[in-house]
Amino acid sequence: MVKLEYSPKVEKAIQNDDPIVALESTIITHGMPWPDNFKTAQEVEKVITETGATPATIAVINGVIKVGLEEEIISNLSKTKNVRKLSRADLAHCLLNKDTGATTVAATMIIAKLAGIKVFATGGIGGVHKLAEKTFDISADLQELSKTAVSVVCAGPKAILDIPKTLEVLETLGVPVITFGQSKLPAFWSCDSPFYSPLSLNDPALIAKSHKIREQLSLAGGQLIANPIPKENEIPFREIEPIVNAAAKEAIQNKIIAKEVTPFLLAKINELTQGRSLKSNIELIKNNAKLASKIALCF
Ligand code: PSU
Ligand code: MN
Repeated sequence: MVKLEYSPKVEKAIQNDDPIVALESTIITHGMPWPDNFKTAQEVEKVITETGATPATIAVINGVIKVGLEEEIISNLSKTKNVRKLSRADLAHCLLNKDTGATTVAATMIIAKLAGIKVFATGGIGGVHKLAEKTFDISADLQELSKTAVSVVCAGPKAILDIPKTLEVLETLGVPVITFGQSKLPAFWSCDSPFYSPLSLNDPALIAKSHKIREQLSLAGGQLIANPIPKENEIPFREIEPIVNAAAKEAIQNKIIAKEVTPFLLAKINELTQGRSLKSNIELIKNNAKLASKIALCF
């Protein structure tokens, strides 16, 4: 059995059966620039603690799976360039080589499940990319949601993805997409989108209950919770869409492929919006951390 190394706080929470919220680390290494990445990671942990749960940021450090990261480790990850981005396919190879790597949504779910953590907060998940019919770029996050029983709170599929295709794949895989408190699907920076959410619930307790019913039904896989960004922090869909399309075009012109696509687009969109997309990104993650904690409190 591969060993998980828990931080003292997470260890204590597990012993006391206290609510825990998992957090990914790719958002730190690949999703945001320094120093916003470090500041945000700290603020997100604070939101979770203040809501009454224990944060467990997950990463692989020198070949050891860590559940709960000390501030110094988060700070190092925030500053280090070229940290490995670990999805399901990369985990074993990273451990074998005693490498350091940041976990994506998929890898974080796998480790959260091993640690017995049922709720996970992030910003955005990977999905079906625009022009996937040409590139075949579909994130392993979607498959993971169909396999691993963790409820993942995100802010809805990012406009860098093909949203209808992402919803179709999730439906095929049997993943419930549950929007919190509204019928329209939020789209990351935008609290609204032209698309309806397949499902919706308006109470964190019901989201926890739905997770439990799925367990009782022996259904594999998790739930995807789409939590709308607060209106005052959003960039409306019609405003962000042309910017995203411009960034996507540049990615193709620059022959950006595979793991590089999402980080490239995020950085480009931040540049094109003069930092406004990053500000929204930070607020939506904190908002998701709060909802995830409320859900975790209901288990
Ligand atoms: N979306 C964001 N920020 C991120 C990511 C997605 O807004 O940091 C990261 C997450 O870790 C997600 C991963 O799991 O990108 C998906 O990458 P890919 O599309 O290469 O599977
Ligand atoms: Mn991809």
